[in-house]
Amino acid sequence: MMWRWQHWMVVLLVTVAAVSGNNYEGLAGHQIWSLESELAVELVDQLQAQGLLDVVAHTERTRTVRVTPEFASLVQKELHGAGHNYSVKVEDLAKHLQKEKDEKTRQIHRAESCTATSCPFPLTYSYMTFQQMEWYLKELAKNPWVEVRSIGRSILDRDIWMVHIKSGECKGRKELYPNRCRRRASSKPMAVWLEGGIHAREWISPAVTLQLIHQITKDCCVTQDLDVYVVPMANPDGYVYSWTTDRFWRKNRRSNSGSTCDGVDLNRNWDYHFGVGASDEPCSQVYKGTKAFSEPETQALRDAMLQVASKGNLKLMIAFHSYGQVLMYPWGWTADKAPDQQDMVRLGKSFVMKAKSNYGTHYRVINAANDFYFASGSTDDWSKGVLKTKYVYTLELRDEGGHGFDLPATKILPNSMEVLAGLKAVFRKIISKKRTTNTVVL
Ligand code: 0X9
Ligand code: ZN
Repeated sequence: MMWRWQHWMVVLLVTVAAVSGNNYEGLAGHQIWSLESELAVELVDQLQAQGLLDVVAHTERTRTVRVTPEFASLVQKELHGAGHNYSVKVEDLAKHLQKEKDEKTRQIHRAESCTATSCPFPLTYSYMTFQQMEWYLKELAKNPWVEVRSIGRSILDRDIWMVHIKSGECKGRKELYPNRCRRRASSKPMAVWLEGGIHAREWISPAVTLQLIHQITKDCCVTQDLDVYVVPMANPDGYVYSWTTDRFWRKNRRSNSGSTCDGVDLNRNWDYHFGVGASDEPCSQVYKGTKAFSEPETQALRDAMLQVASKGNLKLMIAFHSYGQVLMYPWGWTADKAPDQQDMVRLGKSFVMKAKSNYGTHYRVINAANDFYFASGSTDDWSKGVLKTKYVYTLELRDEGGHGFDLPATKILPNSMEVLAGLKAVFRKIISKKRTTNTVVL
């Protein structure tokens, strides 16, 4: 991820203007520090694992961190003790964000909104609250070719919704069935699994995932030979908390016994080489939890994925995150090669080519452990290692660090459209590969 500080300073808080509560209060006195020395990287990552700071952006050689008033002097001591300097980029994050929000609120263009209890379309000019998402999903479920099902409940008892856009349901939908639709294959349709919103603060992830659902539902060509399963919001409690209380909240809302810090990183809680590149410390942003699948959210996702995979045709899994514009393939837990690496890279490149064609946005295909960082207990490694899904990715959406997690809502549509283009190319490839029984080279 590239962090362009000068851009961050002009973060447009279009996204949070509609927040009724003040989700910056918890950030009072928090500071943003920048460490430009490669030598500091290891220590900073250790301090993150101990829960003493939050890495909010990084390149291979630099780290940008958020430090709370509680640990500021301790972190300073550790850094200075090891001979590392840092520069303070923001003195008080709450004041900084509030100021920007006030400045921008006046300019907000709210072209669309949900009515009292209904959202016929996922919003494109503002991020949706969890409630608005539920209203949209309720509307969506009226389509006979779509099933919307709760696969479980979060720790604070919110539903985790899964959308199934069923294959081969073009009958009676002629207007949505253009001539260019290819003939339906006679054999069993393939399945793909898309996961959004596992990290609360990555608001663009559920926003894009909902747009994908909307677009795919309208285009039955895509699902002629494909069952598309999507969980647009895997961490509803964390998401709600990032709206009401702390915009940079990442984990779920587990109250950790024996600790004053809440939350488990759901992308460190899956049972595949659980514990590598994750923390034992509940205060850490990457806290893995007391044991693998300790969290109801990961249990629900696991069970639903197992059910889909048990039908035998799960070919592709993509987990949507932000930010960085990279398409990562496993493993994340080891630098060793995962099965099908070459095929994953090839298919990834088809995604990248198509995703670039709309707005010129460039995504890089990289390996999670070697080119990003070591981290296990994530959806991707579990899907590859346990379900043996052939094509597995984590997609870090826009941007490259200019706005980071606080991506302006005006980017929802372009980000979604380019991802849709890339995704359709990927779908076409896996389906045509099946049609021609292994003769197509990806
Ligand atoms: O660290 C993560 O969970 C993901 N990045 S994020 O900035 N969105 O938090 C990357 C996960 C990549 N996959 C594995 N390391 N297995
Ligand atoms: Zn993430």
